[in-house]
Amino acid sequence: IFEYAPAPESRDIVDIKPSYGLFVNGEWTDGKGEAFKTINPATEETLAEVACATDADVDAAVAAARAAYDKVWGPMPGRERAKYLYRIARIIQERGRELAVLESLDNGKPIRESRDVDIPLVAAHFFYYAGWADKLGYAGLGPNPRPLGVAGQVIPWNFPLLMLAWKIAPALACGNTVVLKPAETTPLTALLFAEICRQADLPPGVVNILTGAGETGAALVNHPDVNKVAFTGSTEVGRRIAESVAGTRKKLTLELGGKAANIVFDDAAIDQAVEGVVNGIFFNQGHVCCAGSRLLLQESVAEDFLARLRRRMGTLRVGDPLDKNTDVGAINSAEQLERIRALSEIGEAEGGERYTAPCELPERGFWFAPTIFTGVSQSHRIAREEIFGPVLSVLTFRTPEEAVAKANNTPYGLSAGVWTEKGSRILWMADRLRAGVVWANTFNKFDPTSPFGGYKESGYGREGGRHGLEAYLDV
Ligand code: TXE
Repeated sequence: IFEYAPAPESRDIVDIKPSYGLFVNGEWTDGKGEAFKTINPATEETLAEVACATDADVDAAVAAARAAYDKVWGPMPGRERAKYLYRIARIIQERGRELAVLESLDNGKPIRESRDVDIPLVAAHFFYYAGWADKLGYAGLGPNPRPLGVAGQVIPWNFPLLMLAWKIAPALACGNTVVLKPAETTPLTALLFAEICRQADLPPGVVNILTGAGETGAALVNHPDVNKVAFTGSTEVGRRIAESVAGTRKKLTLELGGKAANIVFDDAAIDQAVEGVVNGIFFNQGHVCCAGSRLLLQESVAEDFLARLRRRMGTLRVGDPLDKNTDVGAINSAEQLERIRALSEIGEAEGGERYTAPCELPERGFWFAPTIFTGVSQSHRIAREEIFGPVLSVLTFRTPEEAVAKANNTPYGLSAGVWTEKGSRILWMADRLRAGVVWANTFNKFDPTSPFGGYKESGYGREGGRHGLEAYLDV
């Protein structure tokens, strides 16, 4: 019925420099390590060269953060800190389009998502935590809450600027200073954020941004003058960080992988549930720690549901992230694409039946068509391991008890979804699902007022909401 009309967002609204340094003590400095490239995953073109921070750079950044903490930010009254956070939030809104385009270029996510989900949530986090900065004594956390000092924060590539906001906004609101390392494949919005800190006149040293790979991250979390470590990323690296921090007095929060169950009962509003399942696994190419990567269908509706799901998958537009019609963008890196391919092949080899959405993929860049596997059992690797891509494993169940048992049969526990018209069943399920968030008749809903975090191997500590303050305060 529709003639397809591409509607690309203009790339020209972002000013990408050929090379970037490190942001330390409010200044740009050259990294002492070997610079690396960040590329556009949709085209494989180089976007910019980025500095790599060495141990010496980490020392300098932590020293700057310490000095800013001691002299300026720690002693500053909360209401003054709030002004800076509000200012940052407003600049993010003003420069929202620019941030969204830059995020989509560097990450590969559809512009509709970066523009309508990521960037508005980034601003919302700064507004929300600005509101707490002068009310910490009233947060019900205990008497005389005090900041911890210097926070070392390491973030992943799936929501680059949003993960930065989850980390930096509460840290600053509580009076801590920050050294943050963005992921090596998506450093550009964090570097633009550094500019925004300057624009907001944030005192030098309060926020420091170090680019680099895992070695830089390790040097940061292991630095003896860091008081608090916050990490979002793979379970494997999270475990390593937990081990190295265990012998110190640093406070630690970890937000790691997931393998969430999206559970559909036969009394659910089926078309709404289909949308929720599509959103659960194909949003952000499935690069979502809380993605609904296991679909648990009640047997009586399985066939009808799968027919509708396949039909809906046929309408997903995969392609140019800057096109406003795009639903599914590029996979973030060649390495991640390889991981998704490998696990999908294992899924087939283990007997899963594969269905791939009919779509044409661009020739250059990293792409993976939306895929579902039926005939999956709990022992299959694609039912147990995080794929972190647009790949859904479908299992079935008969009773609510069986649904709970299957949903909880995972080492992870970040999120779950329940689709049913029965309110009592929602509550019954939510009580039994071992997951940090249970969505009912919706999925992937985020809000700065809600604590987010996992059970079991999905990590510990909560980010967001009043609980997110606890990670950055002593009482
Ligand atoms: O993660 P890493 P990768 C999962 C997902 C994905 C897999 C691998 O399943 O397929 O992890 O992704 C920094 N000390 N998630 O390899 O390596 C690194 O530079 C300190 C789920 O990208 O954990 C980056 O900034 N830091 C996840 C960050 O850690 C280290 C999001 C994450 O990279 C380090 C991402 C070290 N030793 C991947 N090694 C989620 N929970 O959402 C690396 N880093």
